[in-house]
Amino acid sequence: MAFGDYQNEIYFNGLRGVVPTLPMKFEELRDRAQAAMPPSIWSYVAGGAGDERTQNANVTAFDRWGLVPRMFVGAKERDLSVDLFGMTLPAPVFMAPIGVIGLCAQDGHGDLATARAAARTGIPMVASTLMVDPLDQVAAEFGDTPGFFQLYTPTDRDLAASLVQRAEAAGYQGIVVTLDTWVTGWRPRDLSTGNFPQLRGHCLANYFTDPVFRAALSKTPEEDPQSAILRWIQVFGNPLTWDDLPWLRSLTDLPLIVKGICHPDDARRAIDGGVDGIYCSNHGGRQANGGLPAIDVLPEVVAAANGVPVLFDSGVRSGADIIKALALGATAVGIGRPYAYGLALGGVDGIVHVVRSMLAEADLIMAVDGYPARKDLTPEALRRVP
Ligand code: FMN
Repeated sequence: MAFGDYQNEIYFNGLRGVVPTLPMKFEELRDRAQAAMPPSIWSYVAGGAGDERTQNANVTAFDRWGLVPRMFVGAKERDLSVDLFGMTLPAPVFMAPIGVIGLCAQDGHGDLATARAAARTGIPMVASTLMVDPLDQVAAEFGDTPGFFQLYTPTDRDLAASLVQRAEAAGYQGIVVTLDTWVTGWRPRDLSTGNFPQLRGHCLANYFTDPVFRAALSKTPEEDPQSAILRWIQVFGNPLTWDDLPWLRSLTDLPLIVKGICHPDDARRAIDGGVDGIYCSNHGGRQANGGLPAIDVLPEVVAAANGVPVLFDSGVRSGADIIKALALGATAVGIGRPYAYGLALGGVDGIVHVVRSMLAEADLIMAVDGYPARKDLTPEALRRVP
């Protein structure tokens, strides 16, 4: 697939006097999304932990790497495709799980919109446990694109098993278990408005439709939403330890990927415990401030993973960032906040535009700089910027 062709489409439209209505620059995307979103949702999505230094460092850390151009390569055709867990994806890119993505859409159904964007682009969605619409309805919109289900492991093991079984039945192709969010990080922006969407009953559809969750309630969530929310608070966060890994592994035969891994020892131990993929991420700096930029820990995690696929996110804002993460060893790179902003601005079209723009830039960098395939993107292709 020639992702760079998106620019021809745009320039040819320009010849007819048609210019893009959606932003071409990240800053404009962010600012227009802010204007399009209710302030409470905007702070929840754009904000992070503490004074947001880690969140910002995730982004600026990419500036410290530069790709070295190579000439006489004739990189006329580029191959970004990747084999991941037995699937072939058109590009090593996916949409990272965003609970409340549902609320980012103007119609309040952003999970469905993201799934539709996945169908249109071939770029998989990792769907959060925290959805506005139930996971099976979301999966029904994936088309031919595989999807992944991200599990926030509840304290009730039967509920965890039920969520995973429902994801399997709905056709998800892998389970991503997020490890860094059994408790919410200190987020001053949300604290200053006293706003935490789930406590208001938002994005809990997967719980409220779950037979195990419902069986523990004396009244249904429809009859008594407040009690259902209280039950959710009780079961949401499970501070997992290594002792829980065999049980997690036993939940599914699907590929199991653990998200939030930033230390090589954790990567090694998770792989020894039978996981199929490591997901290196610091949750976009939303969970703990005072940390390292995620891209800085990626090379060590990749080395420890020793050939096991490493997914990566946190701070990716452009096609250039995707290329750098791939060169530092990521098997696939997650887009986070940018697609939420695209959704807020332009619905499914907005997400498709953001994803296509980032892929086009990545593809054109590979063309210009003479790195025609993913295998050409190695750490040797990069230099540290002094
Ligand atoms: N990660 C999860 O594993 N599950 C979630 O439900 C989830 N919700 C998120 C909600 C918001 C508003 C944002 C911005 C991120 C969320 N994340 C969640 C983290 C993302 O998957 C990803 O790690 C992060 O967005 C990457 O940082 P970036 O967006 O700054 O690039």
